[in-house]
Amino acid sequence: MEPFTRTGTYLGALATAVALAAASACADPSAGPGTPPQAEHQMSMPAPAAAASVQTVAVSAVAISGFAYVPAAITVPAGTTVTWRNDDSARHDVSGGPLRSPLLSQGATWSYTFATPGTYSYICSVHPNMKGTVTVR
Ligand SMILES: [Cu+2]
Repeated sequence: MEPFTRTGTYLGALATAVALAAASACADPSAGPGTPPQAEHQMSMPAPAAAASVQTVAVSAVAISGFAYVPAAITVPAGTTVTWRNDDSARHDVSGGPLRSPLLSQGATWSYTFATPGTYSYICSVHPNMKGTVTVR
C-alpha cells in the first residue's frame, strides 16, 4: 500500500512544480505600467530561438523600383539567397545566366541562392536598359 501513497505524493509535487514554473514564466517584472503584458511576451518569444540557432543563413534583398534594381550591384558570400521584390506597377523580371525569374507583378518577389562564387550580371528582359550585378565571393 505504501508505494501507491508515494506515487500519489510525487505526482502531486510534480504538478505543483509545473504550475509554479508556468506562473513565474508569465510574471514579467520588466513590463512597465501601461505596457500590455501579452504584447511584451509575443515580442520577446522569438529572440531566444534565434539566438540558439547555430546555422547562419545569409540573405540579401534587391528592390526593383523606378525601372531600376536597387542596389544595382551587390556583393554576397557564397550560399546567400538573394530576393528581388518589384515595387513598380510595371512588371519586371530578373534575367541573365542562371537567373530566370518569371515576370514579377507589383509586390511580387523572386529568390535565387548563389552557391558558386562569380559575377552574375542580369537585366530585365522587358526593359533591357535595367541592369544589375551580383558578385558572389
Ligand atoms: Cu523591367
